[in-house]
Order: sequence, then C-alpha cells, then structure tokens
Amino acid sequence: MRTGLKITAFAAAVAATFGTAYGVGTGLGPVTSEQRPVAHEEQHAGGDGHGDEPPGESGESAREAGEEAGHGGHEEPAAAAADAPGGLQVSERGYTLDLAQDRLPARHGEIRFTLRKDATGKPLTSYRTEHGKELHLIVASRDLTAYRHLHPVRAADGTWSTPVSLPKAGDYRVFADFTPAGEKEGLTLGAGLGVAGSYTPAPLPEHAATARIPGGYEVRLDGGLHPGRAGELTLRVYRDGRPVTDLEPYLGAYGHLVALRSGDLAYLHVHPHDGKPGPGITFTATAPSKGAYRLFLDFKHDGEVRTAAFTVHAA
Ligand SMILES: [Cu+2]
Repeated sequence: MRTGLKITAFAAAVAATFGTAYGVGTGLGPVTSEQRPVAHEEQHAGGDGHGDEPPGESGESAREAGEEAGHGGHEEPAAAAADAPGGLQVSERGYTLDLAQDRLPARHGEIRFTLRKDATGKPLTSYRTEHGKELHLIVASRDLTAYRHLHPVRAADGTWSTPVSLPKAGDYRVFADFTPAGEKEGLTLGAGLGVAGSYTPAPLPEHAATARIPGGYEVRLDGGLHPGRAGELTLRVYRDGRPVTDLEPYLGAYGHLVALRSGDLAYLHVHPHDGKPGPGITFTATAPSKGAYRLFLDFKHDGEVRTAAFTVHAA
C-alpha cells in the first residue's frame, strides 16, 4: 500500500532472496528474507502494484512468493496488504503486546512482557522460528539515537524477559517482531517504554554517507529511499580502510536492517541473504512516505555483532 513501508533485500548481483514477510506489520508490505542461504527470487522490490491488492494479502503473498522458487521479480505486490507500517500498535491482528512495566527505574534493567491472544487473553506460547529466533526485540529511543536488538528468553508460561542496558534515560519504544505458529505473516507490535532519569532529546542525526563504529569499522551507504517507489541501498563495510570480505553470518544473514521512520517510529525489519560475506550488502526499499528514516544495520565480524546507523531522507 501506499502507506506501507516496504523494504526488500536482494542479492548483490541478481536475485534477491525473500523468504518471509517477517517483521512486518499487517499494514506493511514489508518483506524480509529468510535465512536460507540459497537465494530465491527477489520479491516485489518494485513499487508497482501496491494499492491494488486486497488488504491482508501483502505479507502473506510476499512470504509465499519468497518460498516459491521461481517466483520472479517485481510483479508480486506483497506490499498490498499493508495499510499502515508495523510497530505502531500495541495490539494488532488479534495479538497484544503486554509489557510487564512501561517504565524502567534505571538504564540497566530487565524488560518483561507477554504476547497475548486477544480471543482468549492467554499468553502466546507457540511461535514460528524466524531467523533462528522465535522473537526479535528491538528497543529504540524516541529520538532514534539509541538502538538495541535483543533476543529475550521465553519461560514456560509464555513470559518473555531479557536484560537490557540502555545508554541514557528517556522515552523508548519496544518492538516485538514475531510470527505466531499457524500464521503465515509475521507481525510487529510496539509499545512505549520510559526510562527514569533526566535527559535531553537529541536532534535526529544529520544524514551522512559514512558511519564510523568502534573497532576501526566504517560503513558506507550508497543509494536512498523514495516514497512510493523502490530505491536501492547498498551498505559497504570497511575496516581500517579495507573492504571486509569475511562477514560472519548473524542469525542466518550477513546483514540485518531495521528502518524506523522519524516521528512515529514506524518499523521495518529486513534481512538480505545474498550469501556474499561483504563488503556490500544491498537492500531495496520503498518508503511509505516522504520524511526522515533512521536505518540500523547489524552485522557480525570478528566474532562480534556491530551496528551502523544512518539517517536517510525520502523525498
Ligand atoms: Cu533478532
């Protein structure tokens, strides 16, 4: 849909690999790739076709398309179903994110929550594994300067918990990205989290084509986001000035990308699976609207998961 934030990742050279519509809310037509090392076909990287699809079909069609080898190219309007990007609602499609507490007394603490089925009120205890995990938890500050990608542990009663260490006090948003067992389409629920302490909201970092991160790494961004049409983003990883060609798979992919829209933190999670361990990781993304987005790329190298962030303006 026009409002859906759609990002597709594809193999550097040719075909993209998309397995599931993981990480995308109903409204998003977003598609993410599966962890399969073998590339499938690129899914609806094109911006065409959305808006004509019946609602509710996008994620599913995207996923199924991704699973069917031989599905070609851009024709599958996976984005169709989405009316709104994911991560904006605490409750969606019959599931609710129930945070045990919506504030943390300190920057170092524990996040506990339950995902409930609205129909019964009972905790959801059966999930599909996506990218090696039943659930991915993203925590981002409202000002988009802090970001964490966590993997909580689920107790037998369905309660999820994870320690969290945040860089500053402030307003955060928690995103639970998961696929209930039996559902074809993943969803992302979001809820606010306040972290006690005084803080000053930071302005959105300026756009920069290069992100420097500890360890001597530099990630360079080429390409951009465009509202309503596909744009290509390539992220190249360098260390000490030299291209990195031995990226390590992290949760089945060489790169994991989350895009958050400035202003409302609409969420999109994408995993490229081109099987190429660097230096370039390419995504195709369609922004749901004009505006600023913050991109967070997780990659693993030298045994550690590292995150590079970029501000991108879709216009
Ligand atoms: Cu994850």
